[in-house]
Amino acid sequence: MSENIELIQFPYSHYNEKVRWVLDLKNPEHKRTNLMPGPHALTTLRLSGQPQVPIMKFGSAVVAGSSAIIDQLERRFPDPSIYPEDPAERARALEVQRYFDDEIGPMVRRGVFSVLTQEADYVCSMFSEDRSRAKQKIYRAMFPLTKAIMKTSMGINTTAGIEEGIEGTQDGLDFVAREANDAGFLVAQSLSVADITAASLLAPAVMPEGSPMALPIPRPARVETWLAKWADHPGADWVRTIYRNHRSTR
Ligand SMILES: N[C@@H](CCC(=O)N[C@@H](CS)C(=O)NCC(=O)O)C(=O)O
Repeated sequence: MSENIELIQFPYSHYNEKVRWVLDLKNPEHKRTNLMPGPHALTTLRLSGQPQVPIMKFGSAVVAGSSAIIDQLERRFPDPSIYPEDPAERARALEVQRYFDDEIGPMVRRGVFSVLTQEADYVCSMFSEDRSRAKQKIYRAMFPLTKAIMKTSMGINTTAGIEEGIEGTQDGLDFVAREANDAGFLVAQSLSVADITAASLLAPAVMPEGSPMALPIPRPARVETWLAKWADHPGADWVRTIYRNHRSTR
């Protein structure tokens, strides 16, 4: 009998979206458990000894971090493969993944959360949408504390930190606009972990149509201003195209 697989996640998180994309491609039977940012740390620390999601349970084995989870999914469910076969291309795809994971993802998050944290009602209803009314009320009442922790941990408690987030978002969009090959991929001639990583981690600046983590409509004016800033960037076009052509959901 196959082992139980469970993704512990935030629905509105680009690193979690990256893992969900791979799950939707490979389609193993699995369960998804949503946590709320803030109280999540009680669960994540207990499960994995570190605070962040995504975390995946493969039976009794616990794996934290999107790249380690994807590596396990690739080993256990090799079809379709998202690691290029050619060793040099594979190394390049993993290097692009590392660059986006370490350098671009946190900057895009700074950009979008510097805006979202100013929209307490909107963000609380998003983060607690699948909870009871009572839990939603408690979550909203606790939000000033959650927000203070988020601002410090994300590095958006200073103007310089927010500006770095905007510059990093620009760097990520410039990268994909520059590096996409004639077939539309960052590495090799078909979809790889490089494309999935870059598109998911840039999605909060683009909100591509059909994205499972699309922000609820109507979006606050500040969010629209953030998205309008990038809408005409050729990198945003690349993200929209990759989503349209390759982000199937199951
Ligand atoms: N490098 C990690 C980053 C994961 C990450 O930043 N997760 C965020 C959500 S986007 C998180 O759990 N934040 C809550 C916290 O830091 O306590 C990965 O690739 O999975």
